[in-house]
Amino acid sequence: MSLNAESTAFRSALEVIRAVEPRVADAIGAELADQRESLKLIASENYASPATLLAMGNWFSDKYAEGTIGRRFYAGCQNVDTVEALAAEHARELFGAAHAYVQPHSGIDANLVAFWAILADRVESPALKKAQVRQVNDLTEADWFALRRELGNQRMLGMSLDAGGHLTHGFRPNISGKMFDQRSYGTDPATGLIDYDNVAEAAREFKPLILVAGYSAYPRKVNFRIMREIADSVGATFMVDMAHFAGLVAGKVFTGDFDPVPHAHIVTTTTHKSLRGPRGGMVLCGPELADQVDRGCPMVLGGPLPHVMAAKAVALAEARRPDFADYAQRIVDNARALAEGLTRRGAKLVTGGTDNHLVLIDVTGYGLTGRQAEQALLDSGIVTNRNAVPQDPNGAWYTSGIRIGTPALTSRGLGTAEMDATAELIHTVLTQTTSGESKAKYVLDPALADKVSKQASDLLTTFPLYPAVDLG
Ligand code: DSN
Repeated sequence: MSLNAESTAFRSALEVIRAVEPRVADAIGAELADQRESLKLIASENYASPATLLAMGNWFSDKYAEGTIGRRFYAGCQNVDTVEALAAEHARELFGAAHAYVQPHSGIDANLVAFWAILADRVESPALKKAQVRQVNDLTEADWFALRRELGNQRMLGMSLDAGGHLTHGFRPNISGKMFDQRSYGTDPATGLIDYDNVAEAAREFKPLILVAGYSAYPRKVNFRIMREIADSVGATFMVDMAHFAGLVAGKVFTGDFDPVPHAHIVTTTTHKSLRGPRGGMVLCGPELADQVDRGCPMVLGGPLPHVMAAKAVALAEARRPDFADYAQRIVDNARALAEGLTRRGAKLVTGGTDNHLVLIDVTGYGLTGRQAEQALLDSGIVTNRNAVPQDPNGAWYTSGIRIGTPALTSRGLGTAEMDATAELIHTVLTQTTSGESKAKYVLDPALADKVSKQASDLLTTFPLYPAVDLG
């Protein structure tokens, strides 16, 4: 029997790798087996297509291409130019953006490129004129000192971590927390929702240089039109980090006030979450910031990864197909079904539900910490991650929440009926787990964990992962 193209490609690749270091080939095979077996509910993970995966494994990895298309610091970049231009074109078309920069290696990198572009743009306009220099690169240390003072210590207003914001939005464990004087806006304690009046008040008081919207654990839509009005009212640059929900924007589930691209000055994203591309980042902006953004490498980033840009071009081309909109809608339908299934069984959800791809369970109602719940679910074949909830009594390490998301299971084809079955499995584990002698310890009958693992695995048998890939 002849093998299909995907099986042939992956088998051949593993054979070539095995000849050099068999343990790596084994680990790659084991990773596929593990992913096939587990009920993956990590809200930030997904499964890229075989075409996207294969686009990364080639000699583009061997090429240096610092600079941008047509303006490289190395010779011989014509083919890199081709894939970078294709990825950027697909990104512009998909999101309706004037400019796309597809080099960032990750979301953190994309955010750093954006921060730099915003700062440099501010510096180069009135302040640079004052310093009588042409370019930000020409500034002396003394100029920088003066400019930092002038910019009011580079203030950033972003969503607080426990309300679902991201580390790179000015928090201490990330360099953005050192670069910026940060203040946070939280959510309404009664509803768990963003209180736009409260954001506006914080902006008026703090006068940030950058107002950031975007989250990694907020289960609701954000009104970007209102956020832009707030930014404009205080002269701030409005930046949106859409890493988590880029697939919902691409699939036109988030439109109008909820599509960040027409409202933000600059938008950053990763490409591997709901967008279902390769692991990497991207920046979208208007013409005003385009030149500064394009200086990302070497100003902020190490050499671009042309093999990943090739994969971004493939994945973005896939996201432009009509069936991606259907996929994006199913992600949200599944999240809603999961939320409803959990609520019906008595779970307490942050904000009471979801209108995006993720659900945040407050596990204090089960007498557990997030850490205990995460591990008990993992023992039962359900992969999630612990996450802080607003005003979390257990802090950011142990937490009181479990974040679950539907992009990956939706890619496998699971639908709303399977989400209800998943809710039942999660509910069973959380009600049967008891707290142990520390915030990390818990008690769960191993027989029950095995039973749930088997049920989770049975749920997946009708929805094989990478069905066309047979490693033999
Ligand atoms: N690590 C990603 C997440 O899980 O949300 C964000 O950086």
